[in-house]
Amino acid sequence: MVGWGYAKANGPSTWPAMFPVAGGSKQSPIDIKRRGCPEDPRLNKIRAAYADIMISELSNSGASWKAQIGSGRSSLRGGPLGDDEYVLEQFHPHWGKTNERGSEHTVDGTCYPAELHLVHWNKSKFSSFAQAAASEGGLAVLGMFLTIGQEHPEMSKICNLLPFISHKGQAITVTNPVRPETFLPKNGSYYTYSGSLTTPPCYESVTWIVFEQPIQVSEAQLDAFRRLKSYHPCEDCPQDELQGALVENYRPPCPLCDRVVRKYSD
Ligand code: GRE
Ligand code: ZN
Repeated sequence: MVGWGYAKANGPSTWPAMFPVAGGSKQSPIDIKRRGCPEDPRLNKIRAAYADIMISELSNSGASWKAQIGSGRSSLRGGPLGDDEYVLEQFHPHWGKTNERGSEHTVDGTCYPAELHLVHWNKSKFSSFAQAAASEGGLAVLGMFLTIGQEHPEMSKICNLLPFISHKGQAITVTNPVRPETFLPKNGSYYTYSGSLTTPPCYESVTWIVFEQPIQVSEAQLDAFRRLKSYHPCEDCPQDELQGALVENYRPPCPLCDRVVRKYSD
């Protein structure tokens, strides 16, 4: 077997064999059960500030597209993050083949067509993203559900570049301004819990902040995601059920175990 992925042969149920922590008790995503989320009066609004953010590279990992942040200033504070400051490292989405599914987190069993992850690391406690990603309290990820509706102008800037990274391993160096704040929903209500990266190595280092209100993208924008390929340009198209399409790149919900999901209402 070549590596992890989302097909039957190398999908999420096979990950723990290669990455034991993927079978652990603080894994992500989860199904958020609204009835089981106490409002915590100690939680407050998430404060995200981004200025002059430039994407340095847009790449196709075979498992998603990823926008790597190259320059600018970012600060994520507040909410469940205590006194620490986190900075934006990269953002990427997960999506389905059709609109019936695609998000990683679900709410009372309901899936959204896609989910966007803004990945931040704890600059107060760590000196690099790699170090933070492998450490408890190292990462904070803002998760946004995507629904089909209005075209998202900021997302269009990304979608227009995806044809240049159609296949796994392809990357373009860009100096593209991006305004990550445009990906945050107007309403600041969120769910928060301690979890993990949703892809191998599945480190249990993530404070998840999943917004309740979805943001809109157009069907054409999601279709641009769905045209990406999960295999290298020189490889033959895989003959599995996904046929080389980079779709269904979401991990199904993991057991909550003894964790509590807290809610902040804006
Ligand atoms: C992912 O690969 O999907 C991922 C990261 C980092 C944090 C969260 C996450 O790479 O889902
Ligand atoms: Zn992700």
